Amino acid sequence: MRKIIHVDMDAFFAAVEMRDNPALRNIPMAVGGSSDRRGVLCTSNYEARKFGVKAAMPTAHALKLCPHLKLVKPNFRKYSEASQKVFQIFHEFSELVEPMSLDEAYLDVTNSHHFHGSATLIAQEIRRLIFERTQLTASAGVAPNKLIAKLASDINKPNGIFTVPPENVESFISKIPIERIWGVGKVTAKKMQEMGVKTCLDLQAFHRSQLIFNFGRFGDLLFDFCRGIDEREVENEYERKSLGTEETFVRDLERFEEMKDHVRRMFQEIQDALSSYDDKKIKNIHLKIKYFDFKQTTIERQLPFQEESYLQLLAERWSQDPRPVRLLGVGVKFEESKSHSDIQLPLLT
Ligand code: TTP
Ligand code: MG
Repeated sequence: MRKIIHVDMDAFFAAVEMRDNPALRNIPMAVGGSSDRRGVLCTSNYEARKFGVKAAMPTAHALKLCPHLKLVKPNFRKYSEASQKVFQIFHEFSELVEPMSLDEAYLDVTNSHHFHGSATLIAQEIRRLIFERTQLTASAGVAPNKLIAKLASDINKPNGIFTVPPENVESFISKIPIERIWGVGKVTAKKMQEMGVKTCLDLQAFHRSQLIFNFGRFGDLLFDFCRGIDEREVENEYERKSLGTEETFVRDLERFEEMKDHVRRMFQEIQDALSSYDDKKIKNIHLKIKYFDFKQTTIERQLPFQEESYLQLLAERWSQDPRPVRLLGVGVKFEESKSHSDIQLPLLT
């Protein structure tokens, strides 16, 4: 069982501006482009949110909702300075930090010795240090996985923390509206509505195969997510250790030829994705197989990264064990790079 913390700064850009200019506190204000140049808002403070003013909204529309809204031009250098201080704190508590944006990250503190391994106390200390060093507030969620930690950090926002211990995951997730689940966008949400699904509990009534039929590969994840199960690792993007893809099939594959076709297609996907990791050296390749009875095996081998290598591993396995297959996965492991020092944050879109 992992211990994951999700930290998200409160009204980040707006909070930086309010910190630096007391005249902006306690009045509705937003950071963004001006209305005469078709600007949009980056974010708004909590006073402005009471009027429905929020991120990505056209400034002109925001001013209709809240005519006395105070508008501030963004100063990205200041936000990135604050962000660097915050990420410095994260790295004091874990090597496994996954940045999601300038103001948001997941930390895996499973093996941390701080506070006798209490993730909640670590999260509180992180929030305290953030305030001490930046005079900004952050909210945190503490949970056994990323999915739940992210939902939890919203519960007591702003300037709050919420912990979901493993024994509470089931009751916590059951009440969550389905559109708040990671990966559920407008299209999926609409389909859910048609299926009469509002909460995660509603979705639990469906079989895995039904969800795969309705939502493709994402349906496989959804089956787990609506039960609060999430195996995704916290990955430092710039220290990515592996890259892979896998797929659970609606019907188990029984023919070798069929399996080969899927491996070929997945190899192609990995090859395409690898083009963004050309600074990485491949250590070995792997093939994962889950059988119809849920038994699974992963073969790792130092072979050249090419289609034939994966097909060779598949053929070897098939000759030993020609059983129906419910899932196939292909991937690569990278050599670890030596430097941890030059971690960069992703740019905001
Ligand atoms: P968020 O964490 O989504 O928002 P927030 O920190 O302003 O407010 P909350 O308290 O709800 O977390 O985004 C972080 C920053 O990213 C935000 O302050 C401004 C920037 N941003 C944009 O520039 N455009 C956008 O559409 C969004 C959503 C955020
Ligand atoms: Mg935020």
